[in-house]
Amino acid sequence: MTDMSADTISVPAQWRAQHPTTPHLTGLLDYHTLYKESIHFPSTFWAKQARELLSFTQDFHTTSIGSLENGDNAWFVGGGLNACFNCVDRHAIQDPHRAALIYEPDDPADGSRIITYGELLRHVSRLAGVLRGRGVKKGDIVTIYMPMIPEAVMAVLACARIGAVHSVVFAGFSAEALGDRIQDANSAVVITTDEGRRGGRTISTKRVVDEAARECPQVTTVLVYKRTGADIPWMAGRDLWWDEEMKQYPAYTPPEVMDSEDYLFLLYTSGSTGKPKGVFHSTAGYLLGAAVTGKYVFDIHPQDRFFCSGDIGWITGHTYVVYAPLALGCTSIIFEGTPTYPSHTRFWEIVQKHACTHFYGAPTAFRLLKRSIAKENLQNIDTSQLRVLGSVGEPIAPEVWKWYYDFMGNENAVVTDTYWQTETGSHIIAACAGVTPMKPGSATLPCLGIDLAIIDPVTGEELKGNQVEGVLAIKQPWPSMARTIRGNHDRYMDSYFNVYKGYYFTGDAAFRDQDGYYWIRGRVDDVVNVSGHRLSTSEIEGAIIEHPGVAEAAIIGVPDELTGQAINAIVSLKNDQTPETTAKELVIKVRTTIGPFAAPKKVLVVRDLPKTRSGKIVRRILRKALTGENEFGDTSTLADPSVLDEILEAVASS
Ligand code: 6R9
Repeated sequence: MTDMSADTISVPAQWRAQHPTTPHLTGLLDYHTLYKESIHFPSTFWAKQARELLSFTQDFHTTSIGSLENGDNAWFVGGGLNACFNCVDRHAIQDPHRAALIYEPDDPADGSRIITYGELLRHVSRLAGVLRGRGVKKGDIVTIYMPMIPEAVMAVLACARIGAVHSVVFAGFSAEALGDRIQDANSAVVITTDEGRRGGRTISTKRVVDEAARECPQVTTVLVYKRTGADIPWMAGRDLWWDEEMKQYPAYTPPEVMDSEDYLFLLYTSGSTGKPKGVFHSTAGYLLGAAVTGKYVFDIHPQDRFFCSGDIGWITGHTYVVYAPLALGCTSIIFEGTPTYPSHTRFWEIVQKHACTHFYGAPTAFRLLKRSIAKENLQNIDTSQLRVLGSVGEPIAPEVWKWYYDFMGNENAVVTDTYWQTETGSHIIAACAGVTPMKPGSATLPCLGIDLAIIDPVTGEELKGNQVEGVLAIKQPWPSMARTIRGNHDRYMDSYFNVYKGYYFTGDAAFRDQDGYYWIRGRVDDVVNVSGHRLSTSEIEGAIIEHPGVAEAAIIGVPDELTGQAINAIVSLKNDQTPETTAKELVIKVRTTIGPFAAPKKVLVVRDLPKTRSGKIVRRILRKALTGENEFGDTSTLADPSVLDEILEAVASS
């Protein structure tokens, strides 16, 4: 890979020189050597990584069994370990005063709080005692519905400590959605707070739990951490105050030895149809995926302060707020608030305040900040400790990538666009920090041990070589892959392993360029075909949002008599734009950036796009709105359901 294409940005020359210690990888060659080993000798590679990065109380006898074809993979068989021990005890023993968590509250005036590894061990031990005291046993599922506070991390770790399976539900889900999840998990214990604070607003977590629990007769305990001190409804016998309970249990509870394959957690994620699927992750394999990617993708060292802005209610929070940083013994920043409260420079201020070495966020936030922040706003904020910037959740348009690199990292920190999924547990495609030459818009190269394939969706054949586009699949098992869908192993097989036999099907389309770099095109159901041209919605979106007047955009393929499918663009504009003029300019923009065949047939200007609470544009709903269908399925996951009515109005009058 000597002759890289022109769009490549190499790692800044000073990156290695300014490194506070020594990067984990010495260079690109080091990555290639390790990668080859990981693909050709996966057992040797993964066994070595597992023994190096994890502490087993009982060594495993077999590195891996099972196949993708049968969906029966197991890793580190015969091994015994505890995830909480790996994330807390071993660091507390070595260096009890090192900060494990730094809590940055919603309102910066409330001041931050540091929790050392020694303190974390005591809190988690007590909480483990509380849970046991309420009858929680190994294998039981505990539901956690909490805002982003250190106690949420403690709750997760306390479950892991006693071998209970945690099921974290994002504290923005409705009572109905929470109730469904408590019910599906058959949880008897729910952990929550009296209230939460987010972006200056109050979230009534306890009330939501009360309402959800009404439909869940098996709930015997609601453990409540006092966050705001508000007056809340109370059910004597069932509801318990966290602080009062904690006092009654000792500051040390020994960790339960778990089998490598015992489930560590359950996490619900939406499929393209039907009700959410509860994905189960294993203990050893998952934890290793977190640790290996934390080490090689993010170059995490114990001295680092890692700020992942993702919520613990999503997989990003699980792996990169809790498990990766803590397994590697660094400090994880727990941020309760939003990127725009009290001002649009909040992320930068947090990075400065805690001298963060890493920042990890989502393009949806970057787009929002990009339109509100000028370089002058950042002049007096020192973010020079930042070494690595991560992006996750959706493709990042080159334009936004460059803004991130410049505005967040001053072109000193490297950017790693990390492609992965709830089901993959940890990164699948990502640049290794400080090593992989970057290309704005590309997730770059496969992570260690991930053997990728691009498949022709029509023939089902693997497309070898470079410059190929198709469906992205994985052809070798990897430790952190999800093991099943709760109560529905058939759905697990059908969603991931029966689509192309012998492969794990990601559901995303990707292009492998001349340098072997991967460009994620979006979900396969978002690929449109216009007059025989296969187009990527994200590619057109990328072009559209390069227009200075556009805030956000979604491209939808709608059936068209003449061309098979036609492109519709739904856009929201920045305040000062005239909709009519901008719409015309956007058509020209796409024509000139990609080609006339990709030009939108229709441009609809709306106030806002329908998004999930994690910021993903819900194209399924847009597609239905544009094709005149009025059966929208589940709209309860929308952050703001009212935008749907406005979109329908816009469609009707277009
Ligand atoms: C981690 C996470 C998974 C889906 C995935 C893909 C999209 C995630 C991406 C990305 C392009 C990236 N996705 N990261 N697309 N570039 N860096 O988001 O998990 O919520 O399960 O979503 O998100 O479409 O299939 P999850």
